[in-house]
Order: sequence, then C-alpha cells, then structure tokens
Amino acid sequence: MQKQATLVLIKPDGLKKSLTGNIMSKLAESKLVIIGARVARPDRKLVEIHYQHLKDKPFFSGLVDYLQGKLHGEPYDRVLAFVYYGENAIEKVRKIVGATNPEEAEPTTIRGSYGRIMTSGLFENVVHASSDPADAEREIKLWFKPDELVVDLYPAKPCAHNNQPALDWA
Ligand code: IDP
Ligand code: MG
Repeated sequence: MQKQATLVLIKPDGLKKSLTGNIMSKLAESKLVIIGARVARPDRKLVEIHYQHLKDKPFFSGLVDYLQGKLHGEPYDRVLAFVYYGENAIEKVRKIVGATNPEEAEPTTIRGSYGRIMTSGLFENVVHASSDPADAEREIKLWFKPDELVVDLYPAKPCAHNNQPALDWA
C-alpha cells in the first residue's frame, strides 16, 4: 500500500490534562513517522473550515470554541498539530485514537482513556485525527505550509511571504 499522511491535533483538553507525552507514546505504537509538527492558535475562520462538515449541528459553535481553547483558557488556548506518515496511516491512527464518543471508545484507546462528555453534551475527546484520504489532504493543507513538512506530499507553488520567497499549496 502507498504511504499516507494524516493530521493529528492534540486539542486544548489534552494540553490542559498534560497528556501530550501519553498521546505521543500511544501513537508511536503505530510505527508511523512525524513529518510535520507545530503549535498553533487557530483563528475562528480556520476552525470553522476545519469542521465545515458539522456546520449545521447544534454543537458547532461550542465545538469551534473548544478547538480554539476558549473552554480551557490561557495557556491552553492552542493546539499541537502533527502530520503522521506511513503505510495505512489514516486507519492506524484512527484505531489508536478511538471512537468519536469517548463513552463508546474502547477503553485502551486515547479517547477511551482520557475523553469525557462535557455537561453541555460536547464530546471532549483529547485529539483530532483525519478520517479519510480526502479529509487528510484538506486538513494538512489547512494547518501546514509546504515547507513545514519534510516530505513533499502535494504539489506546491512559489509565493512571497514578508517579501521573502516561500511556498504555498498549488
Ligand atoms: P471525529 O473527530 O471522530 O472525526 P467528527 O464527526 O468529525 O468526529 O466530529 C468532530 C468533533 O466534534 C468530535 O471529535 C467531537 O469533539 C465533536 N462531536 C462530534 N459529534 C458530536 C456529538 O454528537 N455530540 C457532541 N460532540 C460531537
Ligand atoms: Mg472528523
């Protein structure tokens, strides 16, 4: 099978609960490699695009607040973003991450171990992981620039950033 890339986000609750190490140890069981990593404070627009498939859900606004860290406060108003890469990366990571609803996730998965349902009903489930190849490409391009990845995943084009030559997605 061809190598795949997938986006992982450690959400603000994962940071607030000091779970970064635990999450990365668990993901290391996949034997995938990390080809991009950054800390990000996404603006509302970016998060709305990230979760565009849920825009009609009653929990959408709360979900956007959640990923922006508005429910967890400073200094947890940020996420850690990673691109994991290797064979069957999307499915391998989703398996380790577990089901969307933390109460339904297998207890040994990341979400089953550390997630909870907030009193508002929102699933506070510690991590995001891309769910299919089309979503993975869309999400990676949203969170990373071409030169922030050590593998050339998708076509890129030259552009200027602060008057310096840079790369953008083609
Ligand atoms: P995923 O994160 O497992 O791919 P999505 O359906 O893409 O699941 O939902 C994105 C996020 O929205 C979830 O991770 C969770 O935080 C939240 N969410 C999804 N469905 C529900 C729901 O039915 N109730 C509350 N929160 C939800
Ligand atoms: Mg999803």
